[in-house]
Amino acid sequence: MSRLVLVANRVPNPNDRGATAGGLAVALKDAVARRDAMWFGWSGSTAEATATTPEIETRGRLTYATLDLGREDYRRYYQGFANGSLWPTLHYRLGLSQFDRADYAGYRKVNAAFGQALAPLLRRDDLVWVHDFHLFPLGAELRRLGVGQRLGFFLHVPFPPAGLFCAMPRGAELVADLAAYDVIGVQTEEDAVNLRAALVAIGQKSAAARVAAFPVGIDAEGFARTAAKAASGIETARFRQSLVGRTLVLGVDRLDYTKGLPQRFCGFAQLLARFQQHRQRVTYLQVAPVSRGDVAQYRSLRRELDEWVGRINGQHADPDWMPLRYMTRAVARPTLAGFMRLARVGLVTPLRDGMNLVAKEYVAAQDPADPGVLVLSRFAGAVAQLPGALLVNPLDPDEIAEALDTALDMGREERILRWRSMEAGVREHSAHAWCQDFMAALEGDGPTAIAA
Ligand code: ADQ
Repeated sequence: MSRLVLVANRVPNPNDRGATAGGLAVALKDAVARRDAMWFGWSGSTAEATATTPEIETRGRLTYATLDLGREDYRRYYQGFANGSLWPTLHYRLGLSQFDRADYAGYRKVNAAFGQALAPLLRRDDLVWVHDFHLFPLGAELRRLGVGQRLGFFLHVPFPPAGLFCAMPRGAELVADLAAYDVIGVQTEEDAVNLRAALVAIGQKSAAARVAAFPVGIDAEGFARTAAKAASGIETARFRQSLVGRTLVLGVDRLDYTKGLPQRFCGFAQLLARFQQHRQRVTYLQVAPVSRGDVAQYRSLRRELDEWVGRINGQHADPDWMPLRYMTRAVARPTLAGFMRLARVGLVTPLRDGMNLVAKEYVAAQDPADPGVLVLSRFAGAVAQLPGALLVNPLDPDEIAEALDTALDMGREERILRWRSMEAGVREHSAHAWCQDFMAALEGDGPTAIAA
């Protein structure tokens, strides 16, 4: 069996075990357990200059090859272009995108450095699977160095309409780089349609044929077990006690402007103002650990949310009832799973999201005999696998309030019916299936890549 080489901006820490590891590492755990594999990418540390040879660490059949990034390269490539230009543009927020030629040069420089460091490590029959928007040009860099192995690319975030993406300076150049890959995976059919149109528009019709949707999933059975176990643990018990019989609405997101948090808070405020029967009866907990705190837009979002929390609680709280609880520190996954099982409503309203695994985790965490209701943004990729959710336009706080009201009043029979259809979707489109489908496409004998 050929070796699998996984490339991502951030390589998972070899010391992380299941419970603490993040989404990508968990999803790919299966794939790396069955064959020789190598992770390649940034070490997570910065140094004076970007390393030219990677640090290698081997654990059984799995090798970790990581590079430290130079401080200036990190600032230009990661904070500047990847997070400051690409992330907002890919989430349809061109107005938030800040372009700087020096950042773009840094992005290309780091991709070239990754290519230079990776190429000598590759074996003849390796399968190379590159992840996410930090590494659009890596395939083209590898081809330039004579790498002929099969190269796959998966984009975890959305791909917007071609006209929007190519309005970002150098957008068309990045689309052209994608033509170096043999398989170009995205989360949804809509992303696939958009990316194919972008490739066709720049004359890469044959590359457009190599674009396909592979919806990312979770290990539903594993998450359900974790949730059931955590629900009878001490932390969930303490939390339940503090609710004194009130119904729980739960939100879990990274603190990011794509997640629609101000609109969501506004929707909750509308619920309290318009549907007064829920006053005193509901508690909304939002867990939103700070991410990318060194980027200006994230700092101002944090201030805006602090204001919302003060305003909502100031206006609606009673001495014995605080309607909104808000925490910006991370919570361990098993604890979160227990909280998800306790919540009558999972509130997931991103303005745009590639997939959104929290929505799937919420479904997997439920008690089949008495499940909760998922209120979900129409603009999350996960919609396709979650037909039983109450869908909302996340930009419309009134619609969020109305969906919350419906969810809070929903009887058990309807909740069970809706949940069953969603659980089936989550189980069928598992992390395992995602990985297998992508690998099958990458191993397949589709058209070979166009050398750059
Ligand atoms: P993210 O934007 O990080 O991922 P998401 O898929 O919802 O979004 O979350 C990834 C993981 O982080 C989940 O397992 C979740 O439980 C965990 N997580 C989120 N908030 C947390 C919190 N407050 N505390 C602890 N853990 C938390 C990107 C894309 C998504 C896509 C994934 C995978 O933006 O659209 O679904 O990659 O492809």
